[in-house]
Amino acid sequence: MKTDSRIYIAGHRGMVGSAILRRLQRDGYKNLLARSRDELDLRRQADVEEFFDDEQPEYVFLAAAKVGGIHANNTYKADFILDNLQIQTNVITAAYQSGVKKLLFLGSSCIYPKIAPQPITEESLLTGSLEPTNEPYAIAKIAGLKACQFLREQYGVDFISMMPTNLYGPNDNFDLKTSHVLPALIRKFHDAKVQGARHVEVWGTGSPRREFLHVDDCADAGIFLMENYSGGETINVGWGEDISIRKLAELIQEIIGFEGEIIFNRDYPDGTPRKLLDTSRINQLGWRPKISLRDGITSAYSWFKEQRQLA
Ligand code: GFB
Repeated sequence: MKTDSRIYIAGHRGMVGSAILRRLQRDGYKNLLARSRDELDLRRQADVEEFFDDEQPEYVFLAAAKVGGIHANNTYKADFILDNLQIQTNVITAAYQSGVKKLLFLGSSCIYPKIAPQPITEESLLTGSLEPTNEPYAIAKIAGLKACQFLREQYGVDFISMMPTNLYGPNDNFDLKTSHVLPALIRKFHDAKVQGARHVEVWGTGSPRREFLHVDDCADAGIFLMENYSGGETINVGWGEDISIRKLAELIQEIIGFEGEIIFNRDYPDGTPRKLLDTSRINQLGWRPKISLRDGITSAYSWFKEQRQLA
């Protein structure tokens, strides 16, 4: 990518897309293309084709998706599969038809089987059943990465994909019903501290393990792959270590300074027991993450408090 290349960031209002946009702006890229959902609904094929015809992007970061935590995935199953299939199929097809030079598709670590050997290598894909709470989202993401791979095989286009682990950071969703665990716990502990509550409720048993990566590291990896990788195989992107939900809750409790109790509500599902990515492939290409979980949570909490003050 050159600083005057026409680069489209699909999903630039979301957590990942906004991190990619921030980073490209910081690095001096001048021809960045972005459209809000009101301006361009990516589920509408004709509108997406018209946008690509008019704007002729050369590079595409496909970070637009319907996303959410375990409860949202498990509740809005039809929306998660259909919206994601529509968004990605429209963008990938229009990118191919309009001659985009390179496209990066972003997926998620939930594409791998529920019970996969840990850490999970890229070879685990389609070797077992998916975790039921996020099967619709995972199936859409698998279709997206396969579409990129098969377009590459059949037509020789440079479309690649990456599968990040659980992400967090600025512009995360803090709505307790639809968010992921890390922003949910920041909000719960903050509110409990402010309100002087005696306990905070954490869903499930606390025993599942998750790996967390700051979204600025994810954006860094995406730009790195755009510049350094051209292959059909998807690439895992993660921090390299995981943590139990109980330990995560204790860490957030400590950073926020809440002195009450943690209570586990077993009426909520645990989801997949463990989801640690094997990141040897991207490490061998020369990329490593930089933002530790403690530093990342501390800065995400500052961002959350700033937004609260602005609201
Ligand atoms: O982050 P999360 O919603 O998604 O939940 P997944 C991770 C774990 O944290 C689960 C527990 O075991 C939850 O039960 N948890 C505890 C909580 N307290 C809370 C809470 O207050 N809110 C939430 N949300 N969880 C998602 C997939 O799975 O991961 C998506 O649904 C996507 O498809 C994403 O792949 C990265 O890690 O279980």
